[in-house]
Amino acid sequence: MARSSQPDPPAFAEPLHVGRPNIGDRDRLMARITQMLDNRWLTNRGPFVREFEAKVADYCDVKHAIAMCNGTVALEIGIRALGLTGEVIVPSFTFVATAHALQWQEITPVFCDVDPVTCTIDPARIEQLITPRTTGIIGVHLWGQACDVDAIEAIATRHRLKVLYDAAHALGCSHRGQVIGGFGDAEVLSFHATKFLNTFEGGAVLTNDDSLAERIRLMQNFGFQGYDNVIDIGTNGKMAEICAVMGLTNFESIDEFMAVNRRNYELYRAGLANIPGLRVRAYDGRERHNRQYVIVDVDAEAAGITRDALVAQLQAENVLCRRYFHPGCHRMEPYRSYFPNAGLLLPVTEALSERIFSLPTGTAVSTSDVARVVDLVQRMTDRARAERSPAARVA
Ligand code: T4K
Repeated sequence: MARSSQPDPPAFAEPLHVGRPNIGDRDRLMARITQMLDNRWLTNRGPFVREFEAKVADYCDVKHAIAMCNGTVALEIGIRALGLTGEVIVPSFTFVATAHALQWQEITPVFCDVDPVTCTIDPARIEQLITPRTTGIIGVHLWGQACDVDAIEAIATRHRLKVLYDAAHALGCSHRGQVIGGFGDAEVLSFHATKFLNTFEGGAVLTNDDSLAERIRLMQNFGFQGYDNVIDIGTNGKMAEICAVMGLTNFESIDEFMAVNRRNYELYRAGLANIPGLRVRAYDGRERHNRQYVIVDVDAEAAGITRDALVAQLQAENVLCRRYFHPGCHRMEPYRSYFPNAGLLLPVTEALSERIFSLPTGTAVSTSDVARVVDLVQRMTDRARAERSPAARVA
């Protein structure tokens, strides 16, 4: 139904952000902070970090979870501990941290296109990119959608490559009923403030491989084995106690976070379902999924409005939706300069990154917020299509 003739409601007084943190019970958070201060143990794998690591490992059904200061350092350490060098195959359709974690260590990210349905690295394209310098594959479980882990494993086995998954978005998601965390040689989580479960800043490397876990622990703590004994090069990737305190508290509310995300997602999906040219990305109902990213795909022709115009109009109304992920990493520096023609091999990435955007969700977004956003989108698209109609053009 066209609503553009009715007066527009006022813009959101407060910005409605993508990425507003989910925050668990404040009293329990404060009680833990008090305990932490009483402990006078603030970092270097204190009791809260150890408890958090055990919680993550249990939740993700994996043997080892090594908590880190953030997801990017977790990726860097995971890459180094796996001995990756030379070239690593990675999607361009991801947050730039995935590529930077390689380039930071002078490993060349070789950008691979994604599957148009799953939006994750396309196994059919991986083999074409393997050279004698290739040492590994990094798949990204984008928006919590699992990669085709079986096909990737088969390729990796054939070519003796290591496999690391960037699971920054995927806490609480499953693949064929198996919780994400134990696939490949290792997986990396992010607990950044904007993530489904946050520790302010934070990350983790997950693995079932005992010796890899030991290497990662050494690397994240300067290479120390016991007091005064440094046995290898390392860095400082440790998570602070206060971060683990936040993580443990948020874990207690994780089912509520998931339920709220599911509620918001269903409201968006139903509300936007009848708008021509807009499609809320579907998630496989048979899998567990955190629904932290509500992704809208815009077909500009059918919607009568481009993705960028719609995003700009929403932002002008204080709905701070984001173009996650635009542009592809290959269009960002330094990759744009290094590989100016990379886009020729990335047609799906190029097309997707021009079409998608993400809407605000999480526990800071109420049902009435979602209804207002839906109403705004309806008005904007109605108006755009009316302006494009032949009658409007003649007038
Ligand atoms: N791999 C993947 C696939 C990733 O998506 C990420 C991070 C990583 C690896 C690396 O993990 P970390 O090293 O970050 O642990 C944000 C996050 O900073 C980043 O963690 C995240 N992905 C990425 C998708 O989003 P920006 O540059 O978009 O952040 P910013 O400052 O624009 O904030 C995003 C939105 O969140 C805004 O609408 C504001 C809102 N926000 C943000 C913060 C920090 C809040 O409402 N409250 C807050 O406290 O990267």
